Amino acid sequence: MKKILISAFEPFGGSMLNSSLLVQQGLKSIYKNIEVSKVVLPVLYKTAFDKLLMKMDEEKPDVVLCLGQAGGRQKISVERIAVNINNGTIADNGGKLKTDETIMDSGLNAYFTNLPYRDMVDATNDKAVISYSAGTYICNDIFYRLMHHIKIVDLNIKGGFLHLPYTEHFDKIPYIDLETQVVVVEAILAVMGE
Ligand code: PCA
Repeated sequence: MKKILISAFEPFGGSMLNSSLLVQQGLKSIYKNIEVSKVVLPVLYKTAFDKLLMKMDEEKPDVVLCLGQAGGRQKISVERIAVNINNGTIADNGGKLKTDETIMDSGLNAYFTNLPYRDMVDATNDKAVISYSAGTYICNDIFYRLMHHIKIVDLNIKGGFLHLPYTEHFDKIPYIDLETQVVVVEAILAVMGE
């Protein structure tokens, strides 16, 4: 049995919803070979990671898969790389705006996911792609801190990040309906249970 901790983010930027939260709620707690635990994170620099870390200490997962919303993307993005940059176009939910800052002065410029990103994409029937940028806002921040922590503490944990499109239609912005997104994330999880 693999233990997978799945995080999602609260709404941000004045929005009432966040697709990551909706998709996380749609996931079951048990799948074949997989036990799922969940944590909801605030859209706050660093505080989000501190909450994730507390949950990791509690659950001792084999895999940590973070979910976030990337409005405007057409497909689910399996993020491959996190960069040591904080540069938001909007403030976090605590009003903190960061421009051209590093996440960790002593950290590497970037970290890669250690999840089988290509197999994950291949399991999604063309509904997901490999992405080479998780942005430079809170999602990238938590993904970077997660991979940094795994490396520094030498944890035997796999970590990664999925960016999810909107679940509903806004103007001409692309979306994938919630039910489909849940099915795609379940297919991605199944790869980890193999
Ligand atoms: N998306 C934002 C932060 C929270 C979320 O769901 C991002 O892409 O950084």
